[in-house]
Amino acid sequence: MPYTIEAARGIFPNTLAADAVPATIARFNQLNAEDQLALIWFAYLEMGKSITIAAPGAAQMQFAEATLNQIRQMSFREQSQVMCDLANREDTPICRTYASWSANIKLGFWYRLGQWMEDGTVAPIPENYKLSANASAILQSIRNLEPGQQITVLRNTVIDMGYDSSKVEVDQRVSEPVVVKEASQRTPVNIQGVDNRTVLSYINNLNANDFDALIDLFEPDGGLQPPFQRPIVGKEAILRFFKEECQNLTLIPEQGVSEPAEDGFTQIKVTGKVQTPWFGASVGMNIAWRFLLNPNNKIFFVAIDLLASPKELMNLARS
Ligand code: 45D
Repeated sequence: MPYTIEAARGIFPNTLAADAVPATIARFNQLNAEDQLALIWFAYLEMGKSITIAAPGAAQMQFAEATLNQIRQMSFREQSQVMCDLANREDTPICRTYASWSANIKLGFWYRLGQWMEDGTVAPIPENYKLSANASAILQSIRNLEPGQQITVLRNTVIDMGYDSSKVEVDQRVSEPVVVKEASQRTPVNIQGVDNRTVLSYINNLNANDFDALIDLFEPDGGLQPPFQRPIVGKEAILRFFKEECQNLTLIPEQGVSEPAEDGFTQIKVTGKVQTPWFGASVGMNIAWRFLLNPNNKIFFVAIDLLASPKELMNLARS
């Protein structure tokens, strides 16, 4: 076995990821709960002026409905407490329910709370709330990020709230049902410089939510590394991740490079855009896929990187 997952993570080492994102989140995590909530509120209001967020689908909202209604019935004081508990990652019934939800359900929950905060149904952030100096500085850093990085910061702060999701049993997790696209709804991609069938099938199956076909492209102990995360290893875990977190993405690969690697493996780097259903075509994230394929053309490893800048889209150098 020539490659380990750890070694594979190092292919195309000069790929520049948007390290400003985890750096900003680390600073955000130092703030107290009130400051965190107010900061997200202000960031969200400002972003709303340039990019519009799509209302979550009904199928997505139904899972959060009972909790949302419970919060609606509460006094402003209790509502504020729930939001602080979520930010503080407390162990409460609502924080545990929240932890059982997929990323999209968590985002939909906050989307609805944000609407209710705006119309006065749920305790608002006081208009004259004064952010701490640190929080103001972090808000300024967020303003300076490109939109794809801004929405990643926002998403990750939401995902990390509530009770620790990694402590929720697999069979307790809640996510929207997968809807696979039919052949007539699929548009195959072209990638300048790459004609590898596995890579093309990866993109096409992910775009079609066809996760059963997608997982067949991986070798049994293969790995997938999402942006700023540790690799997810093994087909079962990767398939679960696809079903829970990867529906309705639009991958728009543009160009790539394919090269032989050690022991009959092939390394392929592809760059392009990814759109999330939440923002559609109004936010194109600059993404690199770094594939390592085994001699049977199965995926041993793929890393997905959020790139530091659009300039990185042209960076296809091997080292
Ligand atoms: O606290 O090839 C209020 C993989 C204030 C799969 C609020 C991938 C209080 C393999 C405003 C109410 C997935 C890895 C909060 C590719 C408060 C693969 C609300 C990549 C929280 C390509 C805030 C996919 C709200 C990628 C409502 C890169 C915030 C996907 C809402 C990236 C924020 C998707 C939203 C991203 C953010 C989505 C909706 C970054 C959505 C971001």
